[in-house]
Parts: sequence; C-alpha cells; structure tokens
Amino acid sequence: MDISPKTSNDISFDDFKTQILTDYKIAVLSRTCSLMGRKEVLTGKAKFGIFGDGKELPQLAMARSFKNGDFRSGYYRDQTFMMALGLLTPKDLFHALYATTDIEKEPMSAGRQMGGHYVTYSLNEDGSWKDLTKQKNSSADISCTAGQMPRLLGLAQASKMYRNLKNIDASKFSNQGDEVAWGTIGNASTSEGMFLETINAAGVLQVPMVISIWDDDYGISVPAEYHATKEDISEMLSGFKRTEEKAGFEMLKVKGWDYTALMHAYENASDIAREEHVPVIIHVTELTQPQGHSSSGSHERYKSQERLNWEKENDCNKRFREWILETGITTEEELGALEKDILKQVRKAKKEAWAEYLTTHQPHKKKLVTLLDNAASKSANKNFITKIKNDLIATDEPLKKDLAIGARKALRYLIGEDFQEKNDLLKWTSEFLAETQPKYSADLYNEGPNRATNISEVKPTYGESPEMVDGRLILRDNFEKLFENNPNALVFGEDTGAIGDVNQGLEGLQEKFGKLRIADTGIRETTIIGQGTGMALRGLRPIAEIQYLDYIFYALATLTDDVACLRYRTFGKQKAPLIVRTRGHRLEGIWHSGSPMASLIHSLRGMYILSPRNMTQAAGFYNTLMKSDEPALIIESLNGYRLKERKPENLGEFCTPIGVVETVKKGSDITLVSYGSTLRIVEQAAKELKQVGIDAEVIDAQTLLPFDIRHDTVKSVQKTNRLLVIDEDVPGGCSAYILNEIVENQKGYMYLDSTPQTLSAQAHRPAYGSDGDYFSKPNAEDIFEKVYAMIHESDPENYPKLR
Ligand SMILES: Cc1ncc(C[n+]2csc(CCOP(=O)(O)OP(=O)(O)O)c2C)c(N)n1
Ligand SMILES: [Mg+2]
Repeated sequence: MDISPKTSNDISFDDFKTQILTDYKIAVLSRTCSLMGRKEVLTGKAKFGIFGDGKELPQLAMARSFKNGDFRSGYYRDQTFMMALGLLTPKDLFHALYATTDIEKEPMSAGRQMGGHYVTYSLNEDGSWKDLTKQKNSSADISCTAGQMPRLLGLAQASKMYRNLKNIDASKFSNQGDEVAWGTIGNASTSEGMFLETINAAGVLQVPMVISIWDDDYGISVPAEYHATKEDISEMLSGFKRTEEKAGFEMLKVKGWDYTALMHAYENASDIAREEHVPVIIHVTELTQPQGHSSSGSHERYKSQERLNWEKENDCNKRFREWILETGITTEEELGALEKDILKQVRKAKKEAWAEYLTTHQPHKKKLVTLLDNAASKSANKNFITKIKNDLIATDEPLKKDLAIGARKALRYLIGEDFQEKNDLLKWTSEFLAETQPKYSADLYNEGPNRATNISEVKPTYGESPEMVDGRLILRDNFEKLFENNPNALVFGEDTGAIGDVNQGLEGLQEKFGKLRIADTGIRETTIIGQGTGMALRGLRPIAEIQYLDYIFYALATLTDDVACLRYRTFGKQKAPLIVRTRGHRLEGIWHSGSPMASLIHSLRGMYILSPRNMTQAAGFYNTLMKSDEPALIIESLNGYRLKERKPENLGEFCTPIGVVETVKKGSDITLVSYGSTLRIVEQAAKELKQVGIDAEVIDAQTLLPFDIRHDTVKSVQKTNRLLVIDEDVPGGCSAYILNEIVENQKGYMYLDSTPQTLSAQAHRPAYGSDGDYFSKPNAEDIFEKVYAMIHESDPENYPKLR
C-alpha cells in the first residue's frame, strides 16, 4: 500500500492560473468581509462577530477536494470554505451579523445563531429529504468547542454503511459510500474529550473522515503550551498513525500559508478517505489570527510583539499573494485591481444587507407611530403616549423589541379607556407579537405532518389466550420485525451486538442482520450519540444505545447542544431522527437505578422523552418513532425485562401514541399520576387503598416530553378533585414538572379540593440493595400513607389519623 502523498497536479498552466486567481479572489473576499464585519460590531450595528481571517488558505484547499454528497462538520472559522463552495455570500454574512430574522436573507439560521455558524439545507419545504448526493453539505454548527466532533463520526460512518449494507435505500444519500465527512477544529479545542474520543472511535471504525486542525497556536488568549502534550498535536496523536500492519489514521502536517503543499495534502487526504475509507488528520500549522479571536477583545493584550510581528509576516493571504507574484502568475497591478474591486463588492453587500435589515422594521414603525398618534389624541394620558411615540420616531433604527415595548407600554396608559383607536393599537400589538414570536420560537419540533405526536395509535392485538412471556422477548421480537421492515434502521452500543444487549432485548439479532446493523461499540457514550446523530443526518435510522440511564450524562452535552436543538437552530432545514435507547429507574445502587428525569426533560427540549411502564409500551414507542422523523429518548424499565407480559400478535406494527396518557385504573377519590417502574408500585398501592375504601384513579404519564397533549389528566381531576404525582426523581424534579402541567397548563387548580402534592424519591442518589431502594425511593407504604393523609384531611371521621 502506497501511503505517500501525491505531488503532481495534472492541469495546464492556464487552468492553474485561473484556479489560483479564483482562490485568491475568495481569500481576499473572505478577509475583506472579516475586516469589515468586525467594524460592524465595533460601531454597534452587530452584537458579536467571529470571523475566518488567518485561516483562508487551507480552507480553499479543502473546498477544492470537497465533492457533492460530502459533509462538513466544522466550527466558526470556516467562512472561507463556505464562500469557496458558493454556500455563503458577503451579504449572507452581514445579515447573519445583524441577526436578520428572514431565512431568505439570513439563510444559516434566520438570525438564531451568531454569525460564523454554517449550515446547508437537507430538507425540502415539506420536510422531505433533498437529494444530498447532488449538493455539498454542511451539518449545522454549534458554538461548543469540539462539539462538532461526535457527529462527524456518524457522518463518516454513514458512508461505510451505505457502501457495505445491501438492500438499503441510498438514493438520496450516497453513491456507494464514496462520500467523505470533513471535520474542522481549532488547535486548542483538540484538548476536549470529545475530540480525543472521536479520534479513537474513528480509528477503530475506519471511516472516511478527514479532520483538519487549524493550528494558530492559541485558544483565545491561551498559548499552545497549555493545550497539547509536547505542544504539538501531531506528535501527541502519533500513536494513531497507521502502519503497514495496523489500521489507524493517515496523518499529514502542512503549513497553512503554503498553497501548493496544502492543495496536495487535501487531494491526497480526499483520495485516501474516499477510496480506502481510512480516516485522515491534517494538522495545518503556522496559521494566524490577524484580528484576534473574536470581536470581543484584542489580541495585543496577550500576544508578544514578536508573535504579532511573526503573524503579520506569515499571514496566509499575504504569503499567498507574494507567492503568486514570485511565480509570475500575474502582476501587482492585476492583483491590486482585483482587491479594489472586491472591496467595493463587500461594501455594497454590507450596505444592502443593512438596508434590507432595516426595511423589515420600518413599515412596522411607521404604522405604529400612526396608531400611537391616533390613540394619544383620544386618551386622557395623551402626553405619556405622545412621549412614547416621539421616542420611537427618534429611534432611527428600531429593533422589533423597541416596537413591542412602545406598543405594550402605551397600552398600559390606555387601561380603562374605550375607543376605536385604542382597539386598533390593541389589534396591531397582538398581531405583531403573533407574527414575531415564531421567528424566535418555531421549529423546536417538527411542525409538519410527520410530527411524532401525529402518528396514530395502533393497539397491540392479542390472540384468545396470549402467551405470557418475559418483557424482553416482546422487545426482541418487535425489534426483529422493526429491522425487517426498516432496512435503514440499525442499533449500536456497548454490548448491543454479540450478546444482544445486557438484558438480551436484541438477542440473536446480530446473527440475522449482521455486525454492521446490530453492532457493538467501545465504551464511549458521547460518540455513540455522535454516531447516531451523523447517521441520522444522512438518512439512516439509528438507534443509539446508552447502556444505563445513569451514564447518559456523559453524552448529555452532545444531546442537548447538538441533537435536541438541531431543528430549532437550522430553522427546520435539517433533521436528525435519532432514537436513543436506554434503561433506567429503580434497580440496584447509585449508578444502576437513577431516574434523573427532570435533568433530561429540561435539557432536551426538542426531543421526545418517553418512559414506558412495560416492554409492550416500549416496543410500541419504537414503532411509532420509526414512522416519524424526530429524535427521542426511550427509557425502558430496568426491572421490567423479566416480568411477564402478554405477547401481542401484531409485533412491529402496534404503535404507542406519543403525548398521550393512559388510565390504567379507574377510580373516583384521587388522581394518582406516575410513570415507568414506579407506576407498578402505585398500582399496588391503589389496590391496598381500595381495601380501606379509597378508590384511586391511576394514570400512566408514559410520555414526559410532551406530557398529555390532549389534557386528559385534568378530566380525571375534575372527577376526583384530588391530585398526587408520584415518581422516583428528586424532590421538585419531574413530579413538579408534571404537577405544573396539570395545575397550571391544564388549569387543574380549578377542580381541586385539597393541595395538589408530589411524592418523589429522596434527594440523594439511591442506595444499594432492596433496603436501599425502599428507603431511597417512594414505596407502596409511602404512597398509601400519603394518599390516606390527603383523604383524612377532608374526611377525618371516616379516615382517622393513621400515624
Ligand atoms: C465547550 C466550550 N468551552 C469554551 C468555549 C469558549 N471558547 C470559544 S472559542 C474558544 C477557543 C478555541 O480555540 P481554538 O480551538 O484554537 O480555535 P480558534 O478560535 O483558535 O480557531 C473558547 C475557549 C466554547 N465555545 N465552548
Ligand atoms: Mg486556535
């Protein structure tokens, strides 16, 4: 195997010249945008700016090797790369700086993300997939350093799947797995665990990934000596380098101002990754930050004069220019004219973007001024309203919030008055808020027909005398159908493959579906989620398994920063329908019986969180999610795998509805709401309560996010007038969330005869052993006594004090 870099580039001089001048133009265009962009922040027109200056040249090389179908997973420095591919114009860049909320004008996120966060569209208007093989793709950036790495692994792994899996629908996603996933990361961010975990996993998996490290020796103010062992990332990573005998990474090191060396390195990396499916690291050194890290702060504060001088001398654009002149490709005059022309272009783009940004507000301002004027003329508070109007007139460039504040404050002065002009202002205010709010809040979940909560329930069906089997067998046999019916579905995690998961819910399925679809992974929760995210972004239907719920915290950053907010931050232009499978709730000890549901429901808005009470409900959730296209977390009950359940006939078909509660026992005295493993104990307590004449209604929440979208629970409270929410999270955790949903959102308070209450676990982590469980989590006696006390409070005669 020849692993030396290619050194020849077989093109004619004319083509060579054209290529170089095209690249130089982009380099200058990008730099000019960076310089002008920073000024926009310093003059107050934009809040924050982070730019691509000092990293232009390697990105031009990367762009030249980037092909249709490929994916980028990078960070905020990649402005030049996006421009080189025609995916970012100067005007787009300025709209992003100003936070224009029109997706047509600010195509990266409609103003939701800071500038420098890039995306391409994977979805059509109707939410269906575009043909990703016909376009150049960028997964949506996040600000968290190295947060782009886990998903990069999955983006690369998708090519491997498409190359090796038979009978899979690859038409919109892959051409024989020829696509490369291109990662970029700053030198300092390579200290993050996510980077190192990704590198190791990619080396093990051997996926077509090219990671570029843009090394400018700094991470904001902190120099290299604090970041990398031996101050050299290549040296630090050298153990990952492949050899003739052992698979690993191809590793290249190249100077960031050396145009030809960069071109060769990138061509070479592309070929190795694309053809051989070998991961490649390109360590690009000697890069600079001409304006420092971002618009907040200046690098003169922390760089020595010597370093600053060195950066000036070795600025990649400057050295590119010198090289062009040295090689006689063109003349000083031609370059000068080109630079002048670009300056004009960028100025024009900036002016146009600012004008467009303002025009979205000006008509509203005009209208509001008129309405305020009219209302003032009739109001007893004329002077106050006129002041608001004049302040608004004096604000040349009002924000949307200035309009909202003006209108809403004026309405306070109109309280108690009644005339048409006031009604006109009221109407305008409501309409303005209704139109504006979605610009900031829409697309957290799918708002189209595939929304998970729209998938209809299909009940499990049973024969006349259904077989009673261990719950795990229902899961297993349902998974078998699910993988048969969905060739793009796959599952992976620690112990998921060969043994079919630690509870054997996938027993024997690897033999049937192969090692790629039912796969073991290393112990690395973050990149397990990353594999799932990246593959879901490329049309596969991954189920990523986190072995125990308590270990999900290792992956929580990726789930919250990347998966849960993907649809929101891209304004609905990308989706990653990842299913995360895990098992939790009460079993044994601190790390095998946690139920930290509040931590999850509060950090994973944008995902669905499902907590089925048994394996039939769980299996039904998997079937539902396969029909939808949204990400979700399913927590199977750890202590439910060996409990007997009736085996349904329609495995692979029945669907548990999402967002719907189920009444598992009817009753009239009190409504008990619970979920997961605790529900079984609530059912037990309800039976015991019945023996003393208390008839509890028991409701299984099932879906924590969203909870009870049909508002069925309040109907129960209307009947019982009492409410207790029981779970095994900490006090004030998920039980408080559910209480809030019922009492406030469903207006349950209107029907209550006694204080609504919660019963949760202790605040500490659950102690080991059966006694540990009893004294850490709510038990049947706790529930009995709590309910009894609530009934005793209103009817002490019939229910005298218990203890
Ligand atoms: C997880 C996380 N921690 C801290 C930050 C704040 N931060 C933003 S950029 C940065 C330095 C990154 O340096 P490097 O990776 O070398 O990239 P460069 O900006 O130099 O290109 C830091 C600390 C962050 N965005 N995310
Ligand atoms: Mg850096």
